Amino acid sequence: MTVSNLHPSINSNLYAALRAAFPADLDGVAVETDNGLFYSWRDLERASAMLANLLGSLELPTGARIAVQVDKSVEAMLLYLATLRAGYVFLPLNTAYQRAEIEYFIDNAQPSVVVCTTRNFGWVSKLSFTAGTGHVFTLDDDRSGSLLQRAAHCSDQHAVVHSQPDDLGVIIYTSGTTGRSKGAMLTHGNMLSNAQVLKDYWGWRNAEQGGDVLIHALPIFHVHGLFVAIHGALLNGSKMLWLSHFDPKLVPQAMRRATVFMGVPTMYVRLLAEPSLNREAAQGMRLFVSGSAPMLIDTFDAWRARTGHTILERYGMSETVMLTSNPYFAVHGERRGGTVGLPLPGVSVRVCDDAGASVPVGSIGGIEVKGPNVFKGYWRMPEKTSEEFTADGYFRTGDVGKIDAQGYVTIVGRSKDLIISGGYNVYPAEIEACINEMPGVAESAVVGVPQADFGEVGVALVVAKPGCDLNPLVIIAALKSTLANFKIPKQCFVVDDLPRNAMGKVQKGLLREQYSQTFHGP
Ligand code: MLC
Ligand code: AMP
Repeated sequence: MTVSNLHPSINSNLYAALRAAFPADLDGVAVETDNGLFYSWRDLERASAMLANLLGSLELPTGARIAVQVDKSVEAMLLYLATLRAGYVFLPLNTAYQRAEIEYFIDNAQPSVVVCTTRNFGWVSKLSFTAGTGHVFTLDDDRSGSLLQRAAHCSDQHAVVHSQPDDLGVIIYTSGTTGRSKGAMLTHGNMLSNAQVLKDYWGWRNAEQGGDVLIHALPIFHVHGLFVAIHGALLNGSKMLWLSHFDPKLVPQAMRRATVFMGVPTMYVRLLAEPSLNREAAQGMRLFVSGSAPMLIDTFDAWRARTGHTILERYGMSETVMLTSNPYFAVHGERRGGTVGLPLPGVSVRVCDDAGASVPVGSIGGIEVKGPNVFKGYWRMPEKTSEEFTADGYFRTGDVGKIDAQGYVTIVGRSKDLIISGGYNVYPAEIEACINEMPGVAESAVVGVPQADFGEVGVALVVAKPGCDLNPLVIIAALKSTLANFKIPKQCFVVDDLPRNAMGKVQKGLLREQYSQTFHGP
């Protein structure tokens, strides 16, 4: 859980390591956006310094949380870098989260600073000040808002705060199978060690080796877009082609000037439906990475047939950053579709049975992980944290899988009741709790079923109280007013009852089977 093998006099602040990797020519382009803006490496250094000085001027307590719910922009990334270099804790929030969800995060994390969009300022500031937050700023995706106005008056010189590997850098909230979301606490050491391992394992090329250019098309409030993509590019001094949203038409155009792309399987599915994706567009590309959700072997094969490239699938979590990856270099092995590859160097992965004993090669069990990548624990939830760790320090991922004789890991399911939809996690328990509170509802079950675009989507089965009439459309509309849009079940059925086992537990496996053809009808 901790990393403390470095000498304390070495600055383990993640920003210091990223900054050290900037190219010598600070006037070169670091980020080019889809609306025609260019940011040099000097711009990144100076703007993050100004924002760090602004944060520093607020006299925040040690370990202060900076909660951020804003649209994707380079300035939002700069705020992240500023928070790291100032030694505070970044807390990114999905832009889809609605008022009730944000209220919970702010109450739970007690951030000293909240940054939101101008359109949400009214309600966000009200609930933040009520929760004791001292400062609420706005930041919009057109470089406007009070945050940048205030930072404009700050110096562009800033000495990066000295951090230890075990110092907290980011909190990422992940939902739970029961109860409310938990804040996964990630340290500078977690993030830096993982970024360094991936730099070597994926063969990032610095300028002398011809350079890499990353197409950044992911959201920046989760591990994939914020850590794997941004840390990867910055730690290698590589330029990013920055897309404000994933657009399957823009990506093949960007490929002509890029070498690396990272996406969730839904993005690959949508790209395959785009006629301009072809061998010629992908000719100069070096690496396609997929993760955050299972990739169907059909997608993996179709990608190879269409572009000539073999997707590299890797496996990660908010709590552990990246744990396993298919190899990039042939000397480490081949890239195998349907597997998530080998444990990353320095990361120990094992598969155990319910009693906690390692299972034989090829047998199925719970995936557990230990290493410098594994988080410090859940924010202010010591009991939850210790429940999720074994006595010998392994984190129980909640994923079910197997490891073959060559060490390749395959995920076959999950012990946690979780739907992964387009790379976002949706916890049925949260949706069911909302539905169960609606008038006329006796009970409900939400299950994940296959769907071509998002891989898996939720279907809600709802039982009415005696004498009550329920309308599925009204249920969906009511959910939309309280929950983030990606959590909304794509179908709702009113049913007479839910199948239960002898213990009285709803048989979700049976429901998944019954409704498996909902989006794949003949
Ligand atoms: C959008 N919708 C979704 C959805 N995304 N529904 C289910 N699952 C999703 N992922 C909703 C929209 O709100 C809309 O509803 C309808 O579906 C159609 O939306 P869209 O316009 O087609 O979606 P789009 O905005 O294009 O987004 C699709 C997407 C996005 C794939 C680009 O979901 C995305 O960026 N996913 C990446 C998630 C990610 O970064 N995950 C990493 C987690 S880190 P309506 O009702 O409004 O019409 C992690 C660790 C690791 O897991 O290993 O990396
Ligand atoms: P999150 O909590 O959003 O970080 O999601 C982490 C979960 O995403 C993991 O526990 C896995 O269930 C899933 N996941 C990540 N990468 C993959 C992958 N390549 N294949 C299958 N599932 C994945």
